Amino acid sequence: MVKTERFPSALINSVKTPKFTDLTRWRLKVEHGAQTWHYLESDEDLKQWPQTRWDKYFLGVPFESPKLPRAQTPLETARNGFEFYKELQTEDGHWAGEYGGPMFLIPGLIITYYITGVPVPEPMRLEIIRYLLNRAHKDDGGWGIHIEGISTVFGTALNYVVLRILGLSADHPAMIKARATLHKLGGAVAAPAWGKFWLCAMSLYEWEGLNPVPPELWALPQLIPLCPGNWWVHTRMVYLPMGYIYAKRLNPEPTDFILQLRDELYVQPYDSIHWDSQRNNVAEADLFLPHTKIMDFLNGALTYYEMIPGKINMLRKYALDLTIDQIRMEDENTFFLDIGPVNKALNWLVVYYHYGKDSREFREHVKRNADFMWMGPEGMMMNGTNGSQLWDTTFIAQACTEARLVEHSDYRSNMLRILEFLDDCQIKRNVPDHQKCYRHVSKGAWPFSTRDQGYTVSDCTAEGLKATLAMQSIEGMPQLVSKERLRDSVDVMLSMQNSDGGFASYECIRGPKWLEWLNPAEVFGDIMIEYSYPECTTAVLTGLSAFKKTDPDYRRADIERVSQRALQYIKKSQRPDGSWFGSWAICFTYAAMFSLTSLSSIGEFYENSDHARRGCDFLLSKQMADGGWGEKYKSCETGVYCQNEKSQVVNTAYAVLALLDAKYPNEEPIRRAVKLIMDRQQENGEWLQESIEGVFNKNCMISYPNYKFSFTIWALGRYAAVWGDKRIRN
Ligand code: LAN
Repeated sequence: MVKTERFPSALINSVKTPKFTDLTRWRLKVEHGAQTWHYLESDEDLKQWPQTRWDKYFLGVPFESPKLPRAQTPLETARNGFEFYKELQTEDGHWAGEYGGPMFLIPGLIITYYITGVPVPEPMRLEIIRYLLNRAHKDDGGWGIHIEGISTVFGTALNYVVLRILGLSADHPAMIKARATLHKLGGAVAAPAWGKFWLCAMSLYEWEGLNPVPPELWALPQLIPLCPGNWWVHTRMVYLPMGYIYAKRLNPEPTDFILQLRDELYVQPYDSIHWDSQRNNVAEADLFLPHTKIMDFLNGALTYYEMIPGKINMLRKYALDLTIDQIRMEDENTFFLDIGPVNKALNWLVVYYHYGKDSREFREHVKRNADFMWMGPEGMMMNGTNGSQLWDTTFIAQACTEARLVEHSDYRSNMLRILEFLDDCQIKRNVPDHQKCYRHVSKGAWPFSTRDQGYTVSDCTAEGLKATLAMQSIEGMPQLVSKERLRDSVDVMLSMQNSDGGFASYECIRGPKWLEWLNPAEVFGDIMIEYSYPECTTAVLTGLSAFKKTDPDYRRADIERVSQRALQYIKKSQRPDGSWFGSWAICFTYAAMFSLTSLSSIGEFYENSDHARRGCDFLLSKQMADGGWGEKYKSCETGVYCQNEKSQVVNTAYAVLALLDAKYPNEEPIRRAVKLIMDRQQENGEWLQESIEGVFNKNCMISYPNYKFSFTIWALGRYAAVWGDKRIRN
């Protein structure tokens, strides 16, 4: 099994100060959007040197980057921004980027490497160690649920286990510090459910201490709300493989290493722990959403059910057969990427137990692990999905359009490559038996990352469509995406409206709101079902309206009806203070940008609409003294606008876009914000990374490092279009 010898001290030292010579040996490989990092080891490999500028940028390696003429107007700034950013476009036309943030992803992967006995490739092992040590909190040595969050048991216990698996010894200074924090938080008994699960899977916790994960739910007909087919797709896809491992109580024989870890993770002797009393023990630092009484009652009842021997076997066996079948479909339909990193690791583990290490399924899983890994200056992390390729590319495409960069012949090849990527990335089929695996139709949709991952997302489809239309309308561009395929994307969007008029993320809302009472995750909010979101709704609305202009007759009446209802939803979801709550990036500024765009699309502006006016007034009340906006991630957790210490170019750009769309009549606050964006630009055209941008499930933040380029350029372009490209600074 995995070696646990002391981590060589020379390497520990290099952990703190990344050596550029080592980092430069990594190359990003892209193909159909798949981003995999490759360590250049052999002589053959090393011929790939010198690296591209994008490798160096992502690795944090200094590179020549010319000082550009000082920009005085917004469009000059946008142009300088793109001068820099275009160098980061990959060969296949997309923009790559780290999609890190969550700190609970690497553990699933590395624990599965450990259990299956597959050696972690050496460069990956070292780089993950480096990442985790660099990301340990300076004060207490622990890790949170995401990179900016306080230390929790979830983050600290699991990443502690990872570092031990990867070879750090228990008396390594970083381990001593992390352990002290873990013990202060109550030890691993107080991990939230998903943490408990991974510890069980690794024989570091007992199954009796975990609330049941019954696979039997998969045997329910979809008419019953409790059937997982009605849940939010990420949640059902996580509980699917968990149910298999749980029902079979699969975990390795405790080795000496595991016995040692049992000593390290707990404050009390492992054998003295009363496991049943730990089921609902979650550390205060971790707990975001306590169980409801009903959930506790059900867990209690299910715990009894688990104790009945024999009689349940038939039903359980049937449920496990269904589970395996669903996992098979998920794996095959996504080319073993799976919908996200959590079920990716879990499905791989199930495949190991079910088909064995020699199976095709197992080998395919191992191959596609690489798609989730990202190399950055701090080491190697696991992305929140297999990337955000399509999503990021659609925004810069639209930003370049509004900033009139598409008109420059210098950028023609960049635009063509964007279009080629959009063409490649559109999903060309429905997955086989899509109803059987509860999948929404996908023919014509665009996914969030790549075609292989292949999940329909409402707003990704809309942004993909808008970006394609924008690129294809550039004079002389080939019409790579045919009229039929554009219509297919419209069909998908029209099939996704909820009864409240809004649009959710991957599917329509299928289950009742009360399913949220049964949210077992403790660390995430609103994960049981889909919800309508102002962001997704606006994207679809604007996607449909862009489409109408190019193909006015296609499903005209449907488009009108759907759009009207979408607008009603946008209005209804506005809060009394004029704000909208954002669910997928931070937070009120992000949602305002979308919602005000929706209103402007039907001619509702500051001067003629109460909704638009209140939306603008809310935003203006949050403008900071320096003219920018800066929203802290706490907004997402608390539901109340929280000011960041410092203004952020990304939030500022959202606000500028929103106010301009709403035709806010006073230029001054907008000009000040635009000036701030201009002043923050570096001499080489780039903007520097500021605080984390994205969020999911209310409590976990995630990075969108490309937003500092796309939304800034976009805001500058729109400002120039509305107020003229005037000189704003000397
Ligand atoms: C994403 C990323 C993209 C995001 C938008 C397109 C921005 C949004 O408008 C719709 C929802 C979607 C597709 C989305 C859903 C949840 C995801 C997949 C993520 C935030 C990225 C990571 C997250 C996923 C659930 C992380 C794995 C963790 C679990 C709790 C399973």
